Amino acid sequence: MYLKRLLMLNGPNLNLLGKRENEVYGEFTLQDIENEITKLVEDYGYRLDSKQSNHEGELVDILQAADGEYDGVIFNPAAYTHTSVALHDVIKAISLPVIEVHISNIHSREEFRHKSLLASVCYGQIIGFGKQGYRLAALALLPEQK
Ligand code: CA2
Repeated sequence: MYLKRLLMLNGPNLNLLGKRENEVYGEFTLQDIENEITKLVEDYGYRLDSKQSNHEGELVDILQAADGEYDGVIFNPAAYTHTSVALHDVIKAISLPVIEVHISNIHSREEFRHKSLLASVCYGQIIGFGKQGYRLAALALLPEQK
């Protein structure tokens, strides 16, 4: 049987989660999030692939390649949220629902974080709920019934 697949994609520096700046981002690691979301999606008969990159072009390549291979993307673009026209363009070009996730509330932080260049081309945006945001994004992409 064809297994439905979700991609969890994380941008620059999110590989440092749980190792530094715990007061801003929490104690959990990226691996903890991956483990939680894998369990959640498996309960629905889905599979999760997880990727992280510190490089804008590599994130573009991953999103291009994801088109047709996945049923949705949970994406924390990190700092590129606020700067990347290339990520805006690729999210617009592919036909996958992409949910933008931020661990912190970007609106309660520095002004340069208030603007997302990606929100207008994403299926939805979830911000400020810590690692729960990844779970909420997965639930938004999964069917209502298990
Ligand atoms: O709140 C979020 O999820 C952000 O996407 C995190 C980005 C930030 O640039 C965005 O404005 C909001 C930063 C990710 C850096 O993560 C670190 C984790 C631990 C230690 C240092 C950085």
